[in-house]
Amino acid sequence: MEPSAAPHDLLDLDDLLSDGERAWREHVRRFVAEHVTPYVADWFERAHLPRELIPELGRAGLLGAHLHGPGCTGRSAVEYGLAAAELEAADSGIRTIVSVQGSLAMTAIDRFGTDAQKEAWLPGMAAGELVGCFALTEPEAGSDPASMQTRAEPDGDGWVLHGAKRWIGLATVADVAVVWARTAEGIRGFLVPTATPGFTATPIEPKLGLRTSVQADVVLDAVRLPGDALLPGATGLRGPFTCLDEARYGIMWGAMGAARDAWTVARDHALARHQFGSLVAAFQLTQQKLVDAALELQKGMMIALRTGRLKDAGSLRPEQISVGKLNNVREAIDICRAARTVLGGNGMSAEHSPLRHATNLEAVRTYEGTDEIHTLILGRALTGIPAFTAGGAR
Ligand code: TGC
Ligand code: FAD
Repeated sequence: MEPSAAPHDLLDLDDLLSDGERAWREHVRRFVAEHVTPYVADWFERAHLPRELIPELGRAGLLGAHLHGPGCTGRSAVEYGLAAAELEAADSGIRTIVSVQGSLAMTAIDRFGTDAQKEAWLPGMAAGELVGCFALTEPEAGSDPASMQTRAEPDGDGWVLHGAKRWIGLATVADVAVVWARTAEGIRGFLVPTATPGFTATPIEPKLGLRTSVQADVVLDAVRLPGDALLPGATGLRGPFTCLDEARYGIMWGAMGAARDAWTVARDHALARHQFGSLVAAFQLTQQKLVDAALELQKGMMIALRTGRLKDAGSLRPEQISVGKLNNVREAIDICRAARTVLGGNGMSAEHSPLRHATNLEAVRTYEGTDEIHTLILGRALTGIPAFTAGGAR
């Protein structure tokens, strides 16, 4: 058998993909090469969210690609993962746009909404004509969303929301916010059109990473909603956590995309640059970096693919997602930093991607559950003992 065309693919992992999966990956790769890669360094430098890219992502079938609701294309989990890797090979901020829209906001509507809510929002969101955001985190409730303070109170036939959310991706450009709030029956989800009086979103800036996406502080000041704003299918934290599972799954692939790009840039540079009369790639210390990184890339892709196959088979458990989210983001950061060193001084120029990827990935390691939180989820799975509080009560 011919070796895989990708130099890092030592184990020919590409052979584990079907022809259809490889064709889909090519489609996404071409989309990224045409619509993202040429512009992304400039967007990052200017901290510019390319709003105009969102309908293009929709036309390419990349928004809510793995959902089956109205307007969605029902792609497999593996296809969704392959797309996340290609997008994040360009920039984590672009993959984040797709995650927030598709895996978080659209998943909440698809899983927990009424038919009328799905018809109202999903086709426009899949097309990128409407934008959604997902508001779970609060200023005082990050890793521990169970401590959220935002509340929804019955108000005649409807509801009134009070509270504040923080770090909400796309909130400044969104048409609808999926807001999680405390009610008498527990935590519930609400569809809040962002034009509703009392809803405000203020960008958090300047940011040191993820500069091609936007996050905001959101205030909900007596936001009045009709009764049909409630997502009826979710009560309790299981609702938002089910959406997080989707985004975390995409992240384990995406991080490997960023790492693959950084590795490729480093290898290409090492094979072109001479010092002390030799190619940089000829130094044993450089080869050590390239080999160590390639091994982790291969392991990370195997984790992502195995997880994707389990997800497509319908047997994936939440803690299995933590394996990939924790491992792949952590290793991707190390790979990107090592790649940066191979570039020497050039690695500090915005012209080259490895350090941009590394700073982006610092945000990625923090959102969707920090390294510490995923370690504790896995610790609980391995021992049966929750260790989320200092006293060990939960
Ligand atoms: P716990 O008692 O463990 O569970 C409460 C209920 O939820 C269920 N559950 C899950 N369901 C589905 N998927 C999961 N992963 C689930 N984890 C838990 C659980 O079965 C239970 O259900 P029920 O029916 O019995 O009530 O809840 P806890 O409060 O003790 O949770 C602990 C912990 C630390 C695991 C959880 O709080 C956690 O994951 N914290 C991290 C918060 C986080 O990840 N926030 C992300 C915000 S969104 C974001 O960052 C977007 S970034 C943009 C992008 O994605 O690109
Ligand atoms: P904290 O929870 O205050 O954590 C601080 C430190 O304490 C961390 O190191 C953490 O691991 C550690 N820690 C916390 N609890 C424990 C524990 N039990 N044991 C050991 N260590 C612990 N949220 C949304 O709802 N929607 C979004 O779209 C969104 N997008 C985001 C985009 C970006 C760029 C960022 C940075 C964040 C985003 N978030 C979003 C919020 C994100 O999910 C939170 O930042 C994250 O969950 C961590 O919460 P925190 O920042 O409050 O940190």
